Amino acid sequence: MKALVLTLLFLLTAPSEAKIYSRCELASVLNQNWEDRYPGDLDYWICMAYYASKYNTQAVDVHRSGYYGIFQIANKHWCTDDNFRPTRGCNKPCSAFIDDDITDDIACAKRIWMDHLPSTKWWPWTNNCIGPNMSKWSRGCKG
Ligand SMILES: [Ca+2]
Repeated sequence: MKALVLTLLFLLTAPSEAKIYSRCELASVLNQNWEDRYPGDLDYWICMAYYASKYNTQAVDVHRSGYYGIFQIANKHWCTDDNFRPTRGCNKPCSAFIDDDITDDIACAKRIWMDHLPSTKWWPWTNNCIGPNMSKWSRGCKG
């Protein structure tokens, strides 16, 4: 119920329509903003964003209460909202992760990723993004 209320509140106060990235559009933005990634990371993040939000920059609470944006960044540890004010994390309001500029989302995702290596279990949907066929996520995309 809480998640529903939050979602409805968000929908009523949303300043603009959600931007839904295409797979290759996201690949391009990730490519430009994640220069120090490892080979294969691009596929991983395209996959993660798909399962997190279906590439919707304004997705809120797709999985459970307190997840924001294209990567579904969690309020509990990483951003500030009415429920959480983490002392560490990405030093951003969670609202920063539901706008159409995903460069700060990518920066925060990098931070989360580095903090949680070598654990790949941090995002609940991570298990969808492992295995031998990951290269399909960036297949056909330029750059
Ligand atoms: Ca953002």
